[in-house]
Amino acid sequence: MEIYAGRDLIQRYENNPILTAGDFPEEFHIAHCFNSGITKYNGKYLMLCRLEDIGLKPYFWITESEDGINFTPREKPIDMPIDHPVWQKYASINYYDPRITQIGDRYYIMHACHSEYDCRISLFQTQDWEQFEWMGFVSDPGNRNGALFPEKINGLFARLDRPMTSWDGGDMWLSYSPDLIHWGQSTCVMRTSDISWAWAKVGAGAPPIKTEKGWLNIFHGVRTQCKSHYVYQLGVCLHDLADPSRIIACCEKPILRPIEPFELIGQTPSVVFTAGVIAEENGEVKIYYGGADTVQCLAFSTIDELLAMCFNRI
Ligand code: BMA
Repeated sequence: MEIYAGRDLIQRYENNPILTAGDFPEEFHIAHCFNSGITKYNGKYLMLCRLEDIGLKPYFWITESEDGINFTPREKPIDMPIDHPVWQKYASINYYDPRITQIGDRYYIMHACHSEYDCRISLFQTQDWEQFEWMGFVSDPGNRNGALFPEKINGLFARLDRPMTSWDGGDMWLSYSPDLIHWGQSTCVMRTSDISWAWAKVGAGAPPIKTEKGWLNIFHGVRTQCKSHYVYQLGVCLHDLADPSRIIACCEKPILRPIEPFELIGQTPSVVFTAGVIAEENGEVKIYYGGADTVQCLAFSTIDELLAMCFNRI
C-alpha cells in the first residue's frame, strides 16, 4: 500500500537503514547510530558514525566500506580529549553531527558540542584516521551545524553554520577564517522565510560540493507541525563559487521528507538529517542521512539532477 503520494526527489537505497545500533559490539550498549560524517580514505569509504548508548553517552566510531553501502565498524570508538579541562567544560553533555572535510592531505571534523553553556562548534584534524588532534572550540555558544568548504575561498577558510538567531530557531550563515580557529566576516545567507517548507530552522547539512555551476549545498530545513513537533527535511541550493554568501539557485521543494517508518518512528520522530555526502567521479552523489535520530540511511542522486533541482527543472 502506498501511504504517501508524491515521489521524493532523491532515491532512497532500497535496503535502508545501512547501519544500526545492532552493528556495534554489544558490550557498548549502543542505542542509536545516525547523522554520521563520511569521506574517502585510501580508496575506501570511511564513515565517522554518531552513536549514543542507552544512557545517551555519545561516541564517534569509525566504520569502513569498499562499496559505500556495507560498512564494518572498527573495534572501538575514537578517543576524545576527555582529560582536557576545556573539553570537559564545554562538551559535558553531548558531542554530535560530525562533518568531514578533506583539504589537501588533512581531514577536518567539525561537529557540535553541548554543555550547560549551550552549543558550540569544535574541530579535530587527522591525516591517517588513527591519530586525532583536537584543535579546540571554534565558535561562541549558540552555534552548531558547522560545515567547512573543501578549499579556501579568496584566501580564507570558509564554513556554513547555524547560530541560534531566534528563539529555538536559526538561519544559515557563512563565516571566514585565516586559521580555522578564529571565525568572522559572518553573513546570513539563508533565512527560514526564504524556504516555504521550513519556517522554523534552516542550516547546513553536508559540507558543500564544488561543481562548475557553483557550490551545491544539501541543507536541512525544519518546520513545526501543529505546534507539537518539528519535521526535519532536506533541501538543496547552489552558492556562487567566488562569493558563497550569494545563493544563486534553490530548489523550491524539499528533496527528502521523513516518510519511511524508520524516519517517522525513533527517538525523534519525523527526521531526515544529513552530515555528509560523497560525490563520485561518475557524477553519482551518495547522500548519507540519519532517520529519526536512530538509524543511518543512504540515498542517491547525481550532480546533474541536484543542479536541475536547484534550478527547479525537476
Ligand atoms: C538538530 C541536530 C540533529 C538532530 C535534529 C533532530 O538540532 O541536533 O542532530 O538530528 O536536531 O533532533
